Amino acid sequence: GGASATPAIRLNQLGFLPAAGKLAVVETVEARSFEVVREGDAAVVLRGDLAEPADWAPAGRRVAIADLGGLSEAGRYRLRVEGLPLSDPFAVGHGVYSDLAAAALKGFYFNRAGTALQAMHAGPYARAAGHPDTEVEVHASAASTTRPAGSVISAPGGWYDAGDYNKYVVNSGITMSTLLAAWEDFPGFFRERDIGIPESGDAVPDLLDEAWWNLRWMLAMQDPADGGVYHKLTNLRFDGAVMPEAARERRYVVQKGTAAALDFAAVMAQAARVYAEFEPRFPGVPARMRAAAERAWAWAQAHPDVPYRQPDDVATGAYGDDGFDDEFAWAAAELFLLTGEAAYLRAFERHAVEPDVPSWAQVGALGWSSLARHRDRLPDEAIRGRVAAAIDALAQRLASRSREDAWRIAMAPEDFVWGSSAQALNQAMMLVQGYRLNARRDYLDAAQSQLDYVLGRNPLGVSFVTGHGARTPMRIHHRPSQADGIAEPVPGLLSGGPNPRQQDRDDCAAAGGYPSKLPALSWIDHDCSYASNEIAINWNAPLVYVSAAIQSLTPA
Ligand code: 9MR
Repeated sequence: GGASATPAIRLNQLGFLPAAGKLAVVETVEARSFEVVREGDAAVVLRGDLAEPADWAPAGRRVAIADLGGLSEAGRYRLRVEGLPLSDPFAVGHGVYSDLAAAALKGFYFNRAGTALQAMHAGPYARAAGHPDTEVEVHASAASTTRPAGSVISAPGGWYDAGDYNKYVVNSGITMSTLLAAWEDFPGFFRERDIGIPESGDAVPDLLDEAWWNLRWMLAMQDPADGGVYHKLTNLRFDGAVMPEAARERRYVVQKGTAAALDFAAVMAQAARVYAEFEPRFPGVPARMRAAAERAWAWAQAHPDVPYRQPDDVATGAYGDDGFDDEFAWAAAELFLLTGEAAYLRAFERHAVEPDVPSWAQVGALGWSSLARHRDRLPDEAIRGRVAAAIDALAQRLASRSREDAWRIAMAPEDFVWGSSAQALNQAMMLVQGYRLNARRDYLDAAQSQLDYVLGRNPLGVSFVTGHGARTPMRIHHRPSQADGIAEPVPGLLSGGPNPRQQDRDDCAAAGGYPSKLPALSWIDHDCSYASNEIAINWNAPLVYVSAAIQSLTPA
């Protein structure tokens, strides 16, 4: 680990599966060709021409692509280009992303709230419990007749959202959907995988045990009196950079809202389906989830336009969103798949617009993807065709953008948002959805290329996953990593990545500020940088999905 001088040859630092597409990016204007040399005996095993150098707006530099696709024998190699230092070594092998997918899932365990992490699971990152959340105050914004302001509820467990210690329903929405989709799409990958959590070895896959940790918390965020769902469970202001047990501020549930209710309804409907297979270990839980989903949906029907408005005395993450058609469409799709009731499919058709790359605020694609996954449950060929065509149109758009891009990725300058690493992975996830429908190899290759970007084939030369790669983030904005006295950050966590809006620039002035304003270079490996170097559950989830997808789908 550790980010040192940026190499001139950029590669996926975890390497490649033998039959995968394999690209490297070379910062050069003179060289025309490349060689791949084997570690050990230094034999040249592949020669090729570099592609014509091209400009790339997000980083303002010319680069050339080296296509190493012909390299399919397992081994360790380096890339040689005249006039440049040899590349870092890279691997070609079976299973190169298995540990990554497991570690990305384990990242959720490391962010569990309200429990101690034991050394047998957490190793050096063992820590005491914090934030029990068994006595949480109802904030004035959430007051009701049965739960007036100042009354106390219990909503323990769940995951800390990110580098901060608060718990947000809306952001749990896309996160749970993505993790449960990883289970639904790649059960073979996750069924026997032991990631070393307290529940490992029981009759349930670790992915679903870990997901239940947050689902159980989410269930407690629903008001039993009316089915409405609180937007978040939070301090009034962010905790300092201390370990969880040292953060003792009062906790509140804050304002019910339409987005929280619908995200909750969608997640519980999907979870009710998924956990039905494991009913013996979760007695009564699927039925409880279904009832919770239906009540939240009913609440949203009665309150179709309640955006979250941050109260004056609350300063933590807002996750505010004013448009709810995508949330309605997503929840309707999941409720249709759970219940088979035609009214939900009509609601989907009323609210849905063509899918786009999902984010916490734009969740429409999650509903489209679920319908595509279970299209056998759709009533006729017309709607089956429409769902498949909508997903394919998005995958096609992303694949063609990637094909024409100097770095062979689908990231346009405007994709370098807060959490750009996850934007890249969510693009990959939609390419995978397309690939699952029609097995177009260019979709899989484009998804691989997105993963390559995240794992080091980028202008910063950094693998954005802590502990996974030769050059990785060391100073993520993550309170436990900052406060635990261990130099290496908690492993398996995805840094948000370059974000040219630099909303934290004042907080990072003392650390020397950002090195560049260019979209793909606007990143600092410093814990001052919550806008470029934080971690978050909704970012780690597509890392789980995409690493498991590439590992599972690439032909052997
Ligand atoms: O990921 C969120 C990003 O889209 C928003 O622009 C940003 C500012 O509102 O907030 C991000 O989410 C943060 C949340 O508000 C609080 N916990 C940490 C999240 C990741 O930085």
